[in-house]
Amino acid sequence: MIKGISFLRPAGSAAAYDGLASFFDALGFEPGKGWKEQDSRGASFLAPLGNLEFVDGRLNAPADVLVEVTALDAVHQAAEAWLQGNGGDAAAARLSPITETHWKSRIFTVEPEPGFVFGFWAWTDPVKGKPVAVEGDLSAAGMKFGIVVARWNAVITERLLEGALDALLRSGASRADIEVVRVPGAWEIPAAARVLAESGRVDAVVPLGVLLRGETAHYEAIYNEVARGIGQSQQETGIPHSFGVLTCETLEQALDRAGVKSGNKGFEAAAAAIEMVSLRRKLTEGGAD
Ligand code: DLZ
Repeated sequence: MIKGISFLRPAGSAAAYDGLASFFDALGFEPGKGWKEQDSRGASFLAPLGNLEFVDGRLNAPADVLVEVTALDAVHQAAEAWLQGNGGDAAAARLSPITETHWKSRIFTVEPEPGFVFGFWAWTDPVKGKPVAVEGDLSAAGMKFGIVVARWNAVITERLLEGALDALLRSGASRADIEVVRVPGAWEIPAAARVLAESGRVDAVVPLGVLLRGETAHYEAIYNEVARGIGQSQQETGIPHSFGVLTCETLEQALDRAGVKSGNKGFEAAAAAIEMVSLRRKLTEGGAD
């Protein structure tokens, strides 16, 4: 299962490391976990989307790291302000003006530390680049979550829980803001989800469970009721609930969906919850940014 992609760049010196970290911070990047050991340290920066692209033929990219943004002029100003504050006019000379590209976008390059060139760009064609809809982001910083996990089929549900925690923590949630509640089986999930949703302590609920058709009498009836209960809790409380209850024919199929072959549905359910909290905030607090 592919989970993410990381580019590692040796900064070359402590001063360059601090400078690069300060620059990316100033531009509004979400800080990742990073690390600090005796002989090395890492500053990581997250973006909601990332991809690795191989190009055949004409490339014409001014840097090998391109950061897509939505407000290019504001980012350009922020980069200029940072350079002025970290080296004055000499540093500001390492910022290019914004130019048009041959791919319907505008771009500038900046070298916050000598030798480290980054390209920042935005689509000019609004339909191509800018979202035409309001969408949630995938940053979980400052959000509170309740995870309701069934103990039945724990070999699977513990993996779903691992996936959900991974998604929340990687996306910037803090451990103290995640409440994990265990219930006996999937049947009990809606009741616990409802209490959490009504408690005022969480911004979203992530229910995790597994129903195995082969081993569950009245499977359809139970499944329908679990789905209905989670949906009802969401609709009546207004708190987003994602759906991480697997319905599988066999244990093997469930294992595949809990991180073995077909992704981890716990991770996906947590990511959906983050997005819905963000979307809800945008919709209720004045629309898209
Ligand atoms: C009873 C039962 C059965 C047969 N199968 C499952 C299952 O596949 N997945 C699951 O999460 N729970 C199952 N349960 C337990 C019920 O959800 C519930 O916990 C018990 O009936 C006690 O109310």
